Amino acid sequence: MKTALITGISGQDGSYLSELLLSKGYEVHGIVRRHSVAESQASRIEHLDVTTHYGDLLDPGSIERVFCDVMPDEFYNLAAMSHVRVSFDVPEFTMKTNGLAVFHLLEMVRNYRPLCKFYQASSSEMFGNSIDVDGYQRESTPMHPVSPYGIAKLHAYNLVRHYRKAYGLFAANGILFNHESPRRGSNFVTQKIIKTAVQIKHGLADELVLGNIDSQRDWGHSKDYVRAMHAILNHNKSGDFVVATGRTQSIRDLCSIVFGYLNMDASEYVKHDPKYTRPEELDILRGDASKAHKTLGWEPEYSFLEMVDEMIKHWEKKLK
Ligand code: G4F
Repeated sequence: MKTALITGISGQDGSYLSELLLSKGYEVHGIVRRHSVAESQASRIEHLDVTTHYGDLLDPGSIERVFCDVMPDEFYNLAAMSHVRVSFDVPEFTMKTNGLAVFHLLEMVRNYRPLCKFYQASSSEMFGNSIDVDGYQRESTPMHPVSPYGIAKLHAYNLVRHYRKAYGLFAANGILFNHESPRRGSNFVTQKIIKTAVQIKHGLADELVLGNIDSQRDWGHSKDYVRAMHAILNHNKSGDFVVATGRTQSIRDLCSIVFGYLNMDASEYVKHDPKYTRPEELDILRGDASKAHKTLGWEPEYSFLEMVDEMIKHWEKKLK
């Protein structure tokens, strides 16, 4: 039986990854942070047979203790300050959590269990507004991040590549484009739009207030993307892989689709507030996942509309 350790186990990806690993017979351990609202902390993983441990990426000793107790075969670092706009408000915290902490994790693997495979949740936010002439971002596309979040993630990405080359660790980066699901936090734009549209439909809200609706994103389903994480760590060679659908929609398109699905007209309800815009915006993401298709045999199963349908049904059920 293989043992996996996951930081960020209580998040969207951590919960789906745990389900996947349990279905494959893994023993799954996860690190959770102390949270003042205890009730909502483990809601995504309450149904799972996983062992959780308290720890914090900014307290390297706490992570080291758990790591040395568990001695995992696979270590997935999914914990992060994950909200790009908020990273402009707390840039130093973001740099420490998303960047510097990864250095401690890699040192720990190197010192205590160099055969443990290490997965780093890297992000398409690292590309910033850099895009190849054919309109896609891929592993070879230069990275010029436009947010503290993206800069911190790029720092961690480079650390992973350095530890792979310098010390021969099996350390891999999954460069994941946006991925959503009914478990997505409702301050991310897909869930915010869908939740609010369903609330409006049922008379529970009057309007949907957004920032920049002209930016475009390549949205996949988290369940598909955690399969890619596992495939990346179970390939015979460690590397860096773009995980994306290759299809792009604007936030404006998403609003039309969601409100149209609910027989409403988005233009009647969508309002603008600059507080949701960012000092610097990433305009368009469209990923080329050819390397993951060819090398790992990974393919997404959900279409964009299937994902939106699942998320709308989730909120319809919840609000009823
Ligand atoms: O849903 P978002 O907040 O996701 P964003 O910033 O693209 O980041 C997500 O994807 C990254 C991968 O590329 C991850 F690394 C990261 O952790 C996170 O999961 O915003 C999407 C777009 C942005 O252009 C934003 O400006 O939606 C725009 N937007 C417009 N109004 C809004 C809003 N975003 C949010 N969160 N809230 C708004 O009201």
